[in-house]
Amino acid sequence: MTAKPVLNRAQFHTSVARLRDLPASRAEIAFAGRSNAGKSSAINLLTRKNRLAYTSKTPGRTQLINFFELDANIFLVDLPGYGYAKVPPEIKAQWEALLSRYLQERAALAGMVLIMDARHPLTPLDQRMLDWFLPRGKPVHILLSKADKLSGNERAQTLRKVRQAVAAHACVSVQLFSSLSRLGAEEAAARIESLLEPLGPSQNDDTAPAMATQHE
Ligand SMILES: Nc1nc2c(ncn2[C@@H]2O[C@H](COP(=O)(O)OP(=O)(O)OP(=O)(O)O)[C@@H](O)[C@H]2O)c(=O)[nH]1
Ligand SMILES: [Mg+2]
Repeated sequence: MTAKPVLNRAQFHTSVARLRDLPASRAEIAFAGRSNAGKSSAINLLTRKNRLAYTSKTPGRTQLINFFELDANIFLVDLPGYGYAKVPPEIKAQWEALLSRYLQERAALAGMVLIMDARHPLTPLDQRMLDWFLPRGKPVHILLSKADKLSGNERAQTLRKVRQAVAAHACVSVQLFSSLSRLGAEEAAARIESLLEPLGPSQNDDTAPAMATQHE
């Protein structure tokens, strides 16, 4: 019997540039966020694979949609970052169309991890990601990344502020995170695994929740 999907089983699966090339998927969790927010670093820390997703000091490094397989047809998805000022307008428009359609229409998308630099969270573009995805009523887990760059006091203030801002949405959770210091890594991994659990590969497992097969 297969165990529930666990993050450290992640293996690179495919990279796609167009929605029509998306792989068949039973369920996936997408990592979205501004360029340079730390999406790829978070994926590497959470999967405990240092070089699974490519990280870079140059914003806009992840330009394709990268799929990492956790179990048969269950994926983590590293989305292209948005908001990088130096990208030409036509490329920006392409990314925007791709991200909005993916977030609004991808049936297998079970939840979104939204990564925001804790020093400037909830930018207008982050808000747009939420506006596109929240109507679907699926869970969003916000990681306030690079928390190592804030003092303890600033961390607490930022967490409180962002929690207040999303308080109206029961399906949104928020935590502090740092790929550098590993702050919040266990909490994030547990949350992401729990998003995949109800539809895990363990339909035959007695311990699986009753709703096991009820997903898109
Ligand atoms: N101090 C600190 N730096 C971080 C952290 N996470 C990522 N970084 C750095 O931030 C830069 C960008 O990280 P990436 O993980 O490549 O960011 P990304 O969101 O995948 O960026 P794009 O692929 O361009 O969208 C790199 O130089 C990382 O080393 C963190 O938690 N703390
Ligand atoms: Mg990246």
